[in-house]
Amino acid sequence: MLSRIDLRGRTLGTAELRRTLPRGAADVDSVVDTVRPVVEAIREHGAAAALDYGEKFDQVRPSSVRVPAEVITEAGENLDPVVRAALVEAIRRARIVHSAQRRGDTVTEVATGGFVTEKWVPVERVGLYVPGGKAVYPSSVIMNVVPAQVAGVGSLVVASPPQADFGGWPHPTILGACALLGVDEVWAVGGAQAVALLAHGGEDTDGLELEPVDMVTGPGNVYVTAAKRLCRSVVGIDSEAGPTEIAVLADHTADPVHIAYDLISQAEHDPNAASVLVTDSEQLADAVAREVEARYTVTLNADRVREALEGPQSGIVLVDGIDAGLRVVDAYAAEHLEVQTRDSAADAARVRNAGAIFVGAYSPVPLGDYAAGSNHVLPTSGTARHSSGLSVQTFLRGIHVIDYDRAALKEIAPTVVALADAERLPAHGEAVRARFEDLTAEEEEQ
Ligand code: HSO
Ligand code: ZN
Repeated sequence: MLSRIDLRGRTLGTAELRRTLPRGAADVDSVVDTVRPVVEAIREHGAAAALDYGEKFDQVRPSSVRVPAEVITEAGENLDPVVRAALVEAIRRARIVHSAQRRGDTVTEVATGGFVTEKWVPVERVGLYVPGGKAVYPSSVIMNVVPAQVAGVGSLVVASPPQADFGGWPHPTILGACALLGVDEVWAVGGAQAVALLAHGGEDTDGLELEPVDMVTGPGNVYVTAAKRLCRSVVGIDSEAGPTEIAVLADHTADPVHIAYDLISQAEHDPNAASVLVTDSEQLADAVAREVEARYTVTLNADRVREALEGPQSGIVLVDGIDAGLRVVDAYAAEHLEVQTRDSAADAARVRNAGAIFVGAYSPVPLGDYAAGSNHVLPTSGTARHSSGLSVQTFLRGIHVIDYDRAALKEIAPTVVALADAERLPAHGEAVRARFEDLTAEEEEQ
């Protein structure tokens, strides 16, 4: 079922390599026009329009957009004890890793009396979108909320689709995770409507003010992604997340059963998910293909897995050696890259482009999905070439504070004036000169 691309004996340039490697097409462009009127309606009519769209698309209408505090508390209390313990441990580990990411301000004295400080200020209010439907991921609540909290975001709102099965509120495990994390503002709204409402705000049916946010993060389907794209003039967004991807770089020392399970694991997210094996061992390629075939049928989401693995976005790439394999995985820039080679740590250290790198036989992607402490919101569709996963940094703004005294400005004034004149913007230079007008010509020459 996994197609094969044989690159052995071929040296391809980056552009050709990218064209040759398996990759799905992102479909956001094709739904932007469908989503635009939804965003417009919510900008004009707020929550009322969001509820109407929710009813039309999902046949659910919650009694209010804002989920009552007692519903959230109750969901926290009613969590299955095993799930609760797992969430608590996942939160604990995520907090350890993300707390280590916090940056301090830097104060630089560029010249005597001339200071530039970079201070890191959290975004004030953030909206986290959490999908519902077939993808109920309390783990994604953790991955979004923890870095935002560690960054010091003062106000956090989670938006998640209302579910007919749960009294019109979001899924109870999502609410339970919010309770554990101390998030008390949750809106029962999903899809493109949710993003638009987070961006523009509005009034709940009870006349309660829904304050707009400054930034929207969190995964979602193409409609959610299209709404993020359309709202990015009014709010910050994290990234345009595409279907999930796993690439595995492996040699003959790797265990084909482990690799088969890892490829299947991410394929179960979505029929458009991508699972790619890059190897220099034909024997391993054959064994992995065999193990995948033998094992995927008994998994709960076998249909989704089959579609994902048979799709053009998945496959096995044969290369001449690990050096060639590294060139391939760098060109592919996977969201998740596993390295399972004779010297996994050394080979992993040479990787330039990946959202996250999983080293050796005992660091499978599902560990990172849930409980490694790392973040699972990662750049997809090759964007790992220029972007990072979600982190504390996502929720901070670096503000330069410029503080020069008189002598320091005087010293650099000729430089400013020269550049202002070169750009034919003399008023810029005059703004500096004006501060020294009282100087005698002699003083000015110094
Ligand atoms: N692999 C997904 C995250 C996830 N996995 C959530 C399980 N639940 C994207 O990194
Ligand atoms: Zn996953």
